[in-house]
Amino acid sequence: MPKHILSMKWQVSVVILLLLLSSTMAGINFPATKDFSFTETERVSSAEKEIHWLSPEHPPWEMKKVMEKGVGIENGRRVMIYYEDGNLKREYLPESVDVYDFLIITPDEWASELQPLKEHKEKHGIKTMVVGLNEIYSGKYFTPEGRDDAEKIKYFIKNAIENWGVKYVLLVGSVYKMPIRNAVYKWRGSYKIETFLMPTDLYYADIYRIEGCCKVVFSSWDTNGNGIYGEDCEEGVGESDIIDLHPDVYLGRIACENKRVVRNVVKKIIDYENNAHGSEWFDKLILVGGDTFPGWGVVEGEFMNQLVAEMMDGFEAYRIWDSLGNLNALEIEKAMESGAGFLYYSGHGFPYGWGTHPINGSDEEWVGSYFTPYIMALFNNPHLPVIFLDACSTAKLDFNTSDLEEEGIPVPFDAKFPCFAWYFIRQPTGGGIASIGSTRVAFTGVDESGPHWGAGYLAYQFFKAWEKTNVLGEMFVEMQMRYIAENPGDNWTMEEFILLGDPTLRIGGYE
Ligand SMILES: [Ca+2]
Ligand SMILES: [Ca+2]
Ligand SMILES: [Ca+2]
Repeated sequence: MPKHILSMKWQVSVVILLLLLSSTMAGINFPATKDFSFTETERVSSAEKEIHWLSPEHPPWEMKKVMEKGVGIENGRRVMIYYEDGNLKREYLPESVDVYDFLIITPDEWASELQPLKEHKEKHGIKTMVVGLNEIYSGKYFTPEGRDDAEKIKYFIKNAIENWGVKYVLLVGSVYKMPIRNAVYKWRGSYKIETFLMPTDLYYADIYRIEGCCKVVFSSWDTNGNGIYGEDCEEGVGESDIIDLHPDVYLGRIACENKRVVRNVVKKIIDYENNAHGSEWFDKLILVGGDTFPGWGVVEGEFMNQLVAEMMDGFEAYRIWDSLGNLNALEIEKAMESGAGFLYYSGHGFPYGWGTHPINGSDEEWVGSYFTPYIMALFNNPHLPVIFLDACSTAKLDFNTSDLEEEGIPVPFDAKFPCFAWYFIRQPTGGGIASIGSTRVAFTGVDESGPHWGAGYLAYQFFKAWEKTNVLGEMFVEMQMRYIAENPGDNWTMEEFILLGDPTLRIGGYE
């Protein structure tokens, strides 16, 4: 299909229609009531000067100048990072229990679907415990603590760390089945205080923080005690909660909507880990990018792709680039069908797909657009890549019709959709084995000297972590720890990028 025949809006409309059909087939329920409580408010233009947003719609945000400090997990050990006499210190904390390695938290009715995953993991020496949400709320194992469901889950993870020695946590369920925490950003708008909610699973991974020097305490994300979690306020607007942002467990989510999806995803993980090892397809790296910001700086997408290609020793790069003339959906489909160990996309993103700009093009011209329904045509099982989406909103777990209305696509009823990043994982015939994407609009700092902050820098650190570990959750946390060391105070990026997949996944499979 020629590049610019369809305008983006028409493409999106067609995609939405397909999405509705596919969602119905996938057995997703469309509730008649609008229980959507997110109010993304209008942007304030002053922030645009310094920050290169991956979306034209965004709230203001500023980098804060703070020193790195916190409690996190590094090489499987709990570490305390703090300054003393002007020097950065790292102190590892002792551990005493080793009952379980891996905690799977699920709605109770799906526990039996997760049994095969538990058995498979234990065959590989990972001691696994499956716990139902009601077992958490009712205090079957530990006395329940917490003011709401999300906080009860968080305290449970804390107890599982301290009593069982758990290091990996898998949350099973969409945000409607498994609660998610929304961090709250507040700033002064033209007429009122604006608030912006950001769903983040970092809330569940960040269990501890430092108080003073150097007491390790539970990190409630509500240090001002007002019952609002993860508040990040512009100066003069309110008191922010203290959050150290350093993850303390290796955590991921499979955002399953129903039992069948749980079964499919579990099967994908087991098949992948049993078959990937020694396979030729695994040594491929799919790279997709164009010029993210035309007329400005470098050709960001291709530039970032190339940096990652050079870093991933032993992988054969399959470049899908505007400069090569092959940046189109068919080529992407072809690349996916032949299988790959990793896929790295760098450009613009939406809850329903990705798309970027041609070199020397304009912000109105789109190339390489790839939408959720295309994933349904993939039959690349079990040749499944780990996918990094260096883009906005692809992991918007609360994607629903109100997002489409904001884009000028009226939908006459309320529906909730699986987001793009998740669709790769839930698709039973293929797609990906895990994905990393953003729940909201993202920004990026990339120039000719490389990536410095935001989505691009995060992606860079993710692939860099491959030299250190082949366990998915460990790569993800290594990325987070390196990111926060360089960009302390960037709550935004740290919170919005989430891992959709099994954190214990052995990338490249078991021998
Ligand atoms: Ca608070
Ligand atoms: Ca922490
Ligand atoms: Ca550019």
